[in-house]
This record gives sequence, C-alpha cells and structure tokens, in this order.
Amino acid sequence: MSGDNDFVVVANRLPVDLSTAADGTQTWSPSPGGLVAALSPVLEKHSGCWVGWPGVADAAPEPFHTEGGVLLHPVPLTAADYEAFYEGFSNATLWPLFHDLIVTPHYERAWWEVYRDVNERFAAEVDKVAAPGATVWVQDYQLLLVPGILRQTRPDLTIGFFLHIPFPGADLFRQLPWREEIVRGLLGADLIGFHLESYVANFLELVSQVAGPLGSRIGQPDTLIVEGTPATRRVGARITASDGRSVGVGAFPISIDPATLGAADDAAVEKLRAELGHPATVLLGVDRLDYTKGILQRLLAFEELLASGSLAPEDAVLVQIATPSRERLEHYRRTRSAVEEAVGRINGTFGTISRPVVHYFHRSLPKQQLQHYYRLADVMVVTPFKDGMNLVAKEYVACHGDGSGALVLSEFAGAGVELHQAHLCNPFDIDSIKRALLGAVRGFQWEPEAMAERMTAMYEQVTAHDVDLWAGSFLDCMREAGR
Ligand code: ADQ
Repeated sequence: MSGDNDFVVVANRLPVDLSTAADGTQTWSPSPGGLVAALSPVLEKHSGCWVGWPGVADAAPEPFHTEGGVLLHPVPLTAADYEAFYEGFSNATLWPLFHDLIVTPHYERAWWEVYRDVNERFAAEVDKVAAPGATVWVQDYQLLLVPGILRQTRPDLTIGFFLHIPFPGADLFRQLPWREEIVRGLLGADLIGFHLESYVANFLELVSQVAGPLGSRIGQPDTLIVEGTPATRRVGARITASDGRSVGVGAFPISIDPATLGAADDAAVEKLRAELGHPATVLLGVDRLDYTKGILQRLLAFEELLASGSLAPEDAVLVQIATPSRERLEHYRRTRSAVEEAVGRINGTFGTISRPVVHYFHRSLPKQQLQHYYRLADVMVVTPFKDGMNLVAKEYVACHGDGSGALVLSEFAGAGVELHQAHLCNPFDIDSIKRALLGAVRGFQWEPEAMAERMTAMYEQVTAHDVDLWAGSFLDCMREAGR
C-alpha cells in the first residue's frame, strides 16, 4: 500500500497540541517548533506529510492538514506502549546509554519487544502515506529500527535518518543486548546523520566491531560538496550494507532559526532587570529538567562562589528556567528534588526577603518571553554532562549580535565544537565551572573588547549556519546518497 506524499518526516512526536475548552470539547492544533519550522518549506513544497504520535495516550486525531498544506498523520499509542516504548526503552535504556551512562541504563527484554513493535507500527503508517519513490526522513533515537523495517517493506523509498542525541563510543554501545538489531535498523537508511564528526567516528567504529555480515566500510572518507550553501557538508564515509547498498554517514550540526529570535523588546527586558532589583550580573540557565543538563552542578558552583565571597549576593542573580520533563521516571524526580533543595538552601543562606539570589521556574516559557531572558542575561550558563548539540547555547548567542553577554559552555555539549570561543568548562569539576563563571563575570571589566569579539565570532557562526542550512544540506546529501 502506498500514499501520495513525496516527502515524509517521521518523528516520535507529531507537532500538535491538544487543548480542552471549558465545555470539554477537545481540539488539536499544530505547534510549530524549530524542526517543524525548518522543514515546513520542504514539506509544503513537496506535498509533505509528518507522521508521529500526537502526545496523548489512547487518543489520536484524524489526519489533518496545517494551513500550509502539510498533512499531519498520527500514530496512536496506548498508555502501555507509552510506558514500555517511550519511558522504558527510549528514555531509561537508550537515553542514558547514549549519554555515556550518566545514570545506569536498564536493559528490559519486555521493553525491547514493545519498542520493536511500536517501530513497526510507525513504519506501517509511513507505508500508508508515502508515494512510490518518496523521500522519508526518520528522526531520532525512538525510531532506530524504522529505516531497516522500511527498507524491507518499501525498497522504493529514499530513507534518511538523523540522530539528535550523541552517539556513544562503541565500547559503551556494545552493552546493549540488541546491538545488532539496532545497527541493522540504522543501516536500512541511505544516509545516517549525526551532529558531530566524533559521533560519526563512534558509529563507524561500532559498525566495524559488531556489524559483521551487516555491513562493511569501504574506501576513504568521502567529501560531498553541497552546492548553493555557504558550507561544505561532509559525508564522512560510505558503508556497504550486506545487501550491497551504499549507506552514507555524515556530520550535520543542527542549528536554530535566528529570525525567530531577532528583535527583543528592550522595554520588556529592562522591566525584567528592574524586577530583579538591577543586579550587576544576571546569570541564566534554561534547560529541560534532565539529569544530563548539569543544573545541580551549576547551582553548586554558584553557591561556592557566593560562599567564598568571589560573587556578592547583592551583585549577582541566577535565573534558572527548567522545563518539566519525563516526570514519571525516578532519575528525573530525583534530579528535580536535588535541584529544588539546592535552590532552597542557596536562597536560605544568601537571599533576603525582597531579594532571592536564585530565581527558579519549573515551567516552559513562550519563545518570545524566553528571548527576553536571553537578552537580559549577562552570562548564559550551559553545563550539560553530555548533550548532542544544545540549542539553548545557540539561541542565546543569536540574541547577542551586538557583542554583549558571555557564554559559559560545557566541553561535553556538541555546541562546543562550533562555539569554541565560549568560556568552556568541565561540568564534572565544580572548580572548572567556577573558573569559567568568574572568567565571564570579571571579563566584562578586565577585557571587554576581547569578550565582545568572542560573542561576535559566535554570533557570526550561528547566523551563517542556521537550521535551514542544516535541513537543506542533509536533504541534498540524502538525494545524492539515494541515487
Ligand atoms: P534537548 O535535550 O531538548 O534537545 P536543546 O537542544 O537545548 O535540548 O533544545 C531545547 C529546546 O527547548 C530549545 O529550543 C529551548 O529554547 C527550548 N526550551 C528549553 N527550556 C525551555 C523553557 N523552560 N521554556 C521554553 N522553551 C524551553 C535534543 C538534544 C540536543 C539537541 C536537540 C536538537 O538533547 O542535544 O540540540 O535535541 O537536535
């Protein structure tokens, strides 16, 4: 069975929100995010379709079209699927394994069975909507098996896969009891994309260790010039799969749409600063509340700087905005408790009634409001233990085209490769975070010109390598690879 869509994106989540009116009627509406915005022009031009789970268990809208003409095609999941496929295998097995075992992954055979089953259902829905010879772009770690399943059921398709999280070293990945199946699943694609060259290298090493008859690496790394874009994107290697197909593997660092963060409302930013009591330095953290993001470590570093007198509570304020995330999982609950305990302790020690030193929000903010915080912040603090890329760092940089501000950035965030002019730190070492924070805070007085140059260089990098370039170069390479 096939449909009539020439371009299909398949992701765990459909970009929709469910809202319930006062009278109880429920309506689904599109919720544009970075990925949707980047892919919308392609989706709209090629009668595109987005396949994904609508985000509510045991409920799904009928397929519907967005205003731009993109078909949103839901894959329903039951509450039991959600538990085993999403919370279990995706987020308690793959997520910690791919983030270098910051917590111990659980290997549960029952979760794996459901993961495989749900991947088959996603592939079956793609089969329904994809036209003969269509291009299908599969997103992220929840759907690692989909390329392989589609290769079997729909050999006519050109299939791309992009991983949004890190790819771990082969020695870690080999722990996974289902490692061969996963590699075989990925090798069903014509092109496999990662954020960084180092993740590509990890994957190639893994293929050479476990793939055996699944695939072999041939030849030297291949450079593919993508015409019409200001950068050269590399297909790091071509692998020959067991069925003789050539599979491209390359690094495509994801980015943001700077246009959505362009013009901040100065009055709103000033109002925020006044509400904080006009501190000399505003530090900012913005993250999903995830144990990979190192939120506690940055609080501990800030606390020690206050305790030693290196920062004065009258001068410095830390604003932490943490989006609720995966709240039913034990490690996420523990992370939240530890963060909130630290916030309480720091304010108890250094705050006054009218002036807390840490302002903590456990909620998501609209982009427009987030942008005001980015503009407001003198120092953005991004300290993940491991992060595929980290878009928050790039969003902050995009809001400081005038050279103001400073970025403290973990060496273990993928963004560190492009944003190497940041104040880099090792989040496993509290002293290293403290040095980076102080370097940024004092830099404004000691070397303002150098600080501005660093921010300007990062701004140029982010604006020249935006999300359109990311999507465009992946799709160009995919077309090449599928030939
Ligand atoms: P995430 O782990 O979610 O993404 P990140 O790249 O920082 O991490 O993206 C988070 C997005 O959510 C940003 O666009 C940010 O603005 C938004 N956000 C975060 N907190 C928010 C809040 N409180 N209110 C509103 N918005 C908030 C995964 C990988 C990353 C990779 C991306 C994209 O883990 O490494 O960069 O996918 O590939």
